[in-house]
Amino acid sequence: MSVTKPQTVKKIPTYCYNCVAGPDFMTVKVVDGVATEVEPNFAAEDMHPARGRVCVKAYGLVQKTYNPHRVLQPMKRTNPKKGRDEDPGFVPISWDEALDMLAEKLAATRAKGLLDESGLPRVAATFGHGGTPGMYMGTFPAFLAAWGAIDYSFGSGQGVKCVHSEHLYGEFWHRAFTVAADTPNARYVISIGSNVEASGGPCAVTRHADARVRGYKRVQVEPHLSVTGACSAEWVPIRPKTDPAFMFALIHVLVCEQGLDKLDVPFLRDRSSSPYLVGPDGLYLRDAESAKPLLWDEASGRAVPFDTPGAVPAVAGRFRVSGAISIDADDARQTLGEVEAVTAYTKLVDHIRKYTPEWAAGICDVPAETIRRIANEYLENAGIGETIEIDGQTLALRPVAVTLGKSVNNGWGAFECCWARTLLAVLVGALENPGGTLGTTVRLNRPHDDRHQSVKAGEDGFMSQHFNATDKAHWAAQPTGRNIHKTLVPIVGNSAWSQALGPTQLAWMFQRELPSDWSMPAPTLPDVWFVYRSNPAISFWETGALVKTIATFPFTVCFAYTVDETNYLADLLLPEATDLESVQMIKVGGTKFVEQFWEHRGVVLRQPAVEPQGDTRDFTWISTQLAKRTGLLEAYNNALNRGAGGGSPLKAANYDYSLDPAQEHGVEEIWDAVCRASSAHLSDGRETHDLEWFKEHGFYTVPMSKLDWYLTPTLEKQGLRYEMPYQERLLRIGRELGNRLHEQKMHWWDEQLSEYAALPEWHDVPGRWTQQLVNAGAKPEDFPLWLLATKSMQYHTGGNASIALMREVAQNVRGHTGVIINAKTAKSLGIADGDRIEVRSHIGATYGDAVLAQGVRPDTLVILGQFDHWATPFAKDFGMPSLNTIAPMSMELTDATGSGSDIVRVAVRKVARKEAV
Ligand SMILES: Nc1nc2c(c(=O)[nH]1)N[C@H]1C(S)=C(S)[C@@H](COP(=O)(O)OP(=O)(O)OC[C@H]3O[C@@H](n4cnc5c(=O)[nH]c(N)nc54)[C@H](O)[C@@H]3O)O[C@H]1N2
Ligand SMILES: Nc1nc2c(c(=O)[nH]1)N[C@H]1C(S)=C(S)[C@@H](COP(=O)(O)OP(=O)(O)OC[C@H]3O[C@@H](n4cnc5c(=O)[nH]c(N)nc54)[C@H](O)[C@@H]3O)O[C@H]1N2
Ligand code: SF4
Ligand SMILES: [Mo]
Repeated sequence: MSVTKPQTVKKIPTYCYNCVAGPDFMTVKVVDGVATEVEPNFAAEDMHPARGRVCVKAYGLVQKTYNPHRVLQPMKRTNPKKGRDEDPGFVPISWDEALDMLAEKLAATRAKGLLDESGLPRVAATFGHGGTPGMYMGTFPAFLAAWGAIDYSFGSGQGVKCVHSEHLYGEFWHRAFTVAADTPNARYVISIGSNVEASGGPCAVTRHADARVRGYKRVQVEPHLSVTGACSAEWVPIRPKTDPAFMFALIHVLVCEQGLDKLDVPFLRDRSSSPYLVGPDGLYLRDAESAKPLLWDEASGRAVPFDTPGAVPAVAGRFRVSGAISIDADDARQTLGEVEAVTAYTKLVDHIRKYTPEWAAGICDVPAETIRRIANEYLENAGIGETIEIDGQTLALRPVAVTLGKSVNNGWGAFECCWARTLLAVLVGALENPGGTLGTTVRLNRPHDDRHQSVKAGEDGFMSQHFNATDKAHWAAQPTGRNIHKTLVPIVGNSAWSQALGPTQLAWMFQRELPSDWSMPAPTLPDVWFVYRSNPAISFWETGALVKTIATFPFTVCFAYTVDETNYLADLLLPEATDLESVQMIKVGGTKFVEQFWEHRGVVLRQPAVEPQGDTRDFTWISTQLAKRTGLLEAYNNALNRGAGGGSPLKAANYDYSLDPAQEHGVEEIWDAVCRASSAHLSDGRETHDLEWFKEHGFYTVPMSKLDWYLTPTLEKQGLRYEMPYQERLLRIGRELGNRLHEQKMHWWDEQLSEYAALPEWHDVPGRWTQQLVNAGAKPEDFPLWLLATKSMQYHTGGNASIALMREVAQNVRGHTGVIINAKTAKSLGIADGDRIEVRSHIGATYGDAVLAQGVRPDTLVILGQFDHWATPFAKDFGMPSLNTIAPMSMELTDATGSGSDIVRVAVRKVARKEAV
């Protein structure tokens, strides 16, 4: 046998952004035109927070490229019937035929008008996994912008079962679309169901590993011992869905047992609404003339507007105030006589008094002394009064943080958890200060790449906010999208990301059944539905019913990598050139999701390491062809010139690389212009690099001060306060929303309205799941266990389930072979390790092998990831169970933000292997 020596060996720099923890840098080794290995990009060592490394998932990209099951040319459906049991009869067609077919459909749709008779967009689109498809879809965003109104209502579980309440309340309280610990400076982190060692990617894992070496302590509060728990200093196995009680008790220890003297009084006084005076009706007392909230000035001994120069606000206390006004929902103003005024802080102390560690212990199954100790450790480590110098500026150092995982910050109880987490930071001055609890980036506010610029003065001394209107004149009584986010969820706002963050499960549910007192136009189906890198038929809840709804969509176009459960129901499959085969430039650096905290910002190029397989095409080419064939070329090019391709605008004061709007441009020509514009933009016109330069160097960055990580100095400069602890505005907005819905005679959202409170109360959060069972006609005692989901490092949701290498890795990760069950519980049910078991909820059953473990609560089962595939090649042969098959999609389990949790009440039993299919 002779071995030929390779003729060419190249290392191609590129990026991976397959999960929200990215982007991460890598190089691809290419031997004679064949990708063989993925390696770190050592050129990024001093700049990328993970020192140029990728995680295990990126190592699967070579197999992803050469996957024998890939769709390699466009396909059309020949079986008009759709369903799980209907073979789609996909047949290959040419790109010309595929694009003509789609363009014709789109043109016919456009001719009818962008909106249909119900006022809803005729075109809908679903992109999955936390916004990452945008990093692979080339210039498709410019096509979408050129098209106009599109409905992003039909989600895949991203958003509503992601870190949802955190997105909404995080941006509201501190411009934090997601929230992280300032791990490099932290001493003590309470991680409540945040599984960062599995979900955080190389940046987070590196930062936490470094922090452990430094001696920081992390306490993992979670019903099972995740990998994050396993490498924490302490594991607290809390009862599912009781986290608000645990957190309220932490607050109790700080404010009722330790007291104000031990807290960060200057922060509470100047950066929070603690001193604002609340009247007997629970509303702020306001100045009769200016309507500004009042506080008690200790210097003059009277109530004055909050922004009175020279005032010394009292943080705590009760005072007599006369002649103030209060403003309730719908601008109902009331003039008050002499009333008792209480500061918001004192209101909090009164409110939280009943939530003692002893009280919480009974709910959370965590001993009172553990709760008390954790609260006190948190306070001790906060180091109130300490400072740190960063880039020549002195900032407060508060090295304690609380982080929340996705199943804690979505669904019922999540508002309480997000409020408590933010408040725990405020009490010790750790919100947006070094060492503390930080926001990463903004998506509901603008501009997306600089959250400091999104800080502007709004009402009452707080930051400006962009709520959907709830007043009578402006409330969206007619839905503008099928998940009715504008009508139902004021706090989600109406930015480009808002609709996809609306209650997307409702869009699916309303296609099946409307509430009995629904009084708006009935939602229609979209004429055309685009799907890319998303598989709602696997990732959402009650997937069996969801598949039936997908089957009713008249025309579904999926960009397809393999056939999967969603595109099995499509009319047209378009296979794009994927990760290692196509061109794109994206922004990197600054501060971004999970723990991407950089000291640089810039751009990175994704480039073809190898030729596209089969007849797959670059997404930018597909987008340009669609724009041309639908007559939208000029609008598309204009969108590219504005920067819709992902980099900088192609024209600015000191450069102009804009494209001729009337011409069709090639893929490389477009990205060459983006390369030049982005480098010129970043260097203020000093340096320009073209596509060839980027193909060699991979990325271009400029330094950025670490001061950009911390928002509090920005609020300080503008004299603004965080809207904490008292939620007068939310209370008012909830009442207004109730008024609007009730004027339309709709009461189906009443339970959700109960979440709008000035100070959240504990209610029986886990009990809601039991109640849902009862309402569905089931007996709670028949479903005695909780079932949870958790992520694992080698899978990005269901996106790489068809890659063999990932399966191989998974076989070595505990739990991946089935259902994690407490060994004692298993024994009592006659279940041994490896037995085939049935996990049944009131809506169905899923099957897997029992994985016996000590590190899980006796009342809790855990299933990793999202499997139970039936179409995706390779994955469909795993025999892996899924929570999504048996978790209901339910209005009762939807909170006021429109989200729900991956958690369900179940029963478990051993079954014969043949029974379990
Ligand atoms: N049980 C359970 N369910 C969950 C979760 C959980 O932890 N447990 N997590 C939830 C969360 S947080 C999220 S964000 C959602 C995400 O759920 P989705 O938005 O559905 O995202 P993915 O599962 O990543 O979608 C993956 C699909 O994209 C396809 N794909 C992968 N690569 C390519 C490519 O290069 N080109 C094309 N055209 N397609 C590609 C895959 O084949 C797959 O079908 O899931 C949610 N669902
Ligand atoms: N490797 C990998 N990384 C990812 C992703 C991926 O799919 N794979 N997805 C990305 C996305 S889209 C997201 S949204 C993030 C999510 O990141 P994480 O929130 O870290 O996701 P999970 O691993 O699902 O962790 C949730 C944990 O919550 C716990 N839990 C469930 N219910 C409760 C409860 O009631 N109380 C408490 N205290 N804990 C509970 C579960 O034990 C589970 O381990 O990860 C991102 N990063
Ligand atoms: S964490 Fe892994 S999968 Fe996610 S972007 Fe980074 S390298 Fe890619
Ligand atoms: Mo997510």
